[in-house]
Amino acid sequence: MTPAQLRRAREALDTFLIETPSWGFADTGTRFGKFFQDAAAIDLGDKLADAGHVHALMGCCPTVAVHVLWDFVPGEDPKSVAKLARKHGVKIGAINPNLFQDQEYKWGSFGNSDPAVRARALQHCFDSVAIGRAVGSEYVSLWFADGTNYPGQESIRARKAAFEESLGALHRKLAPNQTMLVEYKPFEPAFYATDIADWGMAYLLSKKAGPRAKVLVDTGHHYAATNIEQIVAWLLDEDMLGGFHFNDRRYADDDLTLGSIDPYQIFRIFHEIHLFAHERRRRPKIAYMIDQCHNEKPKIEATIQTVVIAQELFAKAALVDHEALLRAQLKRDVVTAELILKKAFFTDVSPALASWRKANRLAADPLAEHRRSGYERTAAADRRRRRKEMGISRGGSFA
Ligand code: PSV
Ligand code: MN
Repeated sequence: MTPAQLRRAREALDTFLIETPSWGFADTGTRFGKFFQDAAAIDLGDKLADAGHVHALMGCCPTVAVHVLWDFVPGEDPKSVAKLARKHGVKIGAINPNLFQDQEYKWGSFGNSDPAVRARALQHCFDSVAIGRAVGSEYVSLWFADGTNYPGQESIRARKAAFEESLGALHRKLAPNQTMLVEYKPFEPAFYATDIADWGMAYLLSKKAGPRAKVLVDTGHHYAATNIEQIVAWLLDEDMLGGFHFNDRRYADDDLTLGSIDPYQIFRIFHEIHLFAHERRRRPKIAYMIDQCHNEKPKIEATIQTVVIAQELFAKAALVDHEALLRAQLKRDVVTAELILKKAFFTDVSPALASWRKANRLAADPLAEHRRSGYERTAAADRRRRRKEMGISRGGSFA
């Protein structure tokens, strides 16, 4: 790397924060079953401890996304949760209401044709907004499992109208510093007509809800050939990109490690963000978050691996020569334009990462440092013992 490239990459890294998900540290599975890990977090305290450990190693993961139903005990003072997070050196990030797990939501939540269920879902979101206020979180992050499975099952437009109404009501409850993120997903669990199936729907609903509603792009939630960076560029241009859920995928929602399948795609997404910042002379406010549940990899290792690859790709994308790119575009020199991106992508940014870590008093190799620390072994022993004491049995199938 040249000194100028090193500086650019270092500056980009200074701006890059990425949120870890509480659910990424706990036992998770597929639709077909769960495979347990001894070191998996049992409760929110464990999740925050794991997130704190990751942040101590990485220096760029100061917040933890929480899922209300999975992480909050009913009646618990959210302030005590914020305190617990502080104890572990992190803060509570995006608040994720759970609008998909209860029996009431069999036919949907905001899109349900039953006004009583819609009211219940909305109340849960109001409670989530209140939790966000209490813990000082800026984001309420919404994903809906709503949709229908068969043609003719329900009125598609009635469901759209129901969403418009509830999202508008929720927006009115937001505090001035709160943003609501609207996530989309092409299918699952609804396989015929998902209510918010793509970015256009999420955009339209957010726009109608109000100025503090933005679109959340989960990189896994697209069909295989979708050009995600084009979606990102459009949303940026419309000031409607609120955040990301990072993962990689083979089909549409695989929750694989970011960049494990297609690192160049993530690079191209970051390139659009850097290019926007360069042209507009301002960094867009984007909540970068991880949404991965690892069943095969140890969870903390997979999280560290994800953050490292995100930093690498973000730094690489910062090296694109924007002026040279513009010149090539004006000359219609397609080959040079493409090569400018490739050149940045193939630049080894490890010197920049090493220097950034050193300046931030972090270990040179976070994964090696984590393995050396014995954190995983200690956590596994402690959590095995506590599970035994609590009588938590993890045998059998589909627990
Ligand atoms: C749904 O597939 C999703 O991407 C939403 O963001 C949920 O909150 C999350 O996964 C749960 O893992
Ligand atoms: Mn997601």
